[in-house]
Amino acid sequence: MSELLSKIAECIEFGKINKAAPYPPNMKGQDGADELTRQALDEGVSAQRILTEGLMVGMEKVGIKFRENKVFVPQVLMSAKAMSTAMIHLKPFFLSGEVKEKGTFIIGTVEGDLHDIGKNLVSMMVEGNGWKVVDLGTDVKADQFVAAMKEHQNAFVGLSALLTTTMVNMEKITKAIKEAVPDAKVAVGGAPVTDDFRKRIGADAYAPDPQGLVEYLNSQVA
Ligand code: B1M
Repeated sequence: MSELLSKIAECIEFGKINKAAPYPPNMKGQDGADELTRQALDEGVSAQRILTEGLMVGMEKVGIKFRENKVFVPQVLMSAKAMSTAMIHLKPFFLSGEVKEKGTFIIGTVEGDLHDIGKNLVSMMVEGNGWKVVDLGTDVKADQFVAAMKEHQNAFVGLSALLTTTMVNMEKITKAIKEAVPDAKVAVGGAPVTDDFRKRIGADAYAPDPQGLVEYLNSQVA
C-alpha cells in the first residue's frame, strides 16, 4: 500500500495530473494523481492517509526544491494542479469531518497592491499541506482582514506585498488585526519584506518563501 502512496507523492512532486496529461514527458501514459487517488480510496486507504502520506509528502518535496531553486514557478503550478485534482476525490471526506484540517489560514495581498502570483503560490502550498485557506485576494484593506479573522476564529493570517510602497500598509493592517483580535498571529512575506521589517511592524513571523510559511504554521499546531 505504501507503494501506491509513494506513487501519489511522486505525481504531486512532478506535477503528473492524470493519465492523459503529457507533462512530465517521462511519465507520459502513466496514471496520475487523479487515477491513483481514486484507486487508493477504492482499495480502502483512508482519505487522511492519502493526504498525509501521499499528497503532502509530494507537496513538501516541491516546496523544498522550489526554495533551493531546483524547480521554478511553472513546475510548482503543475504540482498544485495535480494536488487540486486529487483533492476533488478527498473533498467529501473533508466535508464529513473524517479528515482533519490543521487549521485555517487567511491570506491576502495588502491594500494598494495587485500582485498575486506569489500569494497564490503560498496559498496553494499551505492548502497542499493540510490547511484550509481563505484567500481574500489582492488590494485587501485592514477592515477586510479583521472581518475575516472574526469570521474564522483562531485562524492564522498572512499578508503579502510586492511593492516598497505597499509593504508599509502591513503595519497598519497588523495593528488593526491585533487590536481587534489580540491573540492573532500575523505572518508577512513578499519580495521586499525582511525579518527586520517584520520586527519593526510587530508581526509575528516572516517567511521568505511558501515552504518557510508552511513550516512556521505547522510549528504552531505541532
Ligand atoms: Co510589478 N513590480 N508592478 N507587476 N512586478 C515588481 C514587483 C517590481 C520589482 C518590478 C521592477 O521594477 N523591477 C516593481 C516593484 C518595485 C518596488 O517597489 N521595489 C513593480 C512595480 C513598480 C509595479 C507597478 C507599480 C508598475 C507600474 O504600474 N508602474 C505596478 C503596481 C500595480 C499594483 O500592484 N498596484 C505593477 C504591476 C504589475 C503587473 C500587474 C503587470 C504584474 C502583476 C501580475 C499579477 O501578480 N497578477 C507585475 C509583475 C508580474 C511583476 C514582477 C515582474 C513579478 C512578480 C512576481 O509575480 N514574481 C516583479 C519583478 C520581479 O519580481 N522580477 C514586479 C513571482 C512570484 C512567485 O514571486 O511574488 O516575490 P513573489 O512571491 C514569492 C515570495 O516573495 C514569497 O513566496 C513567493 C514564492 O516564492 N511570498 C511570500 C510572497 N508573498 C508571501 C507571503 C508570505 C510568505 C512568502 O507569508 C504571508
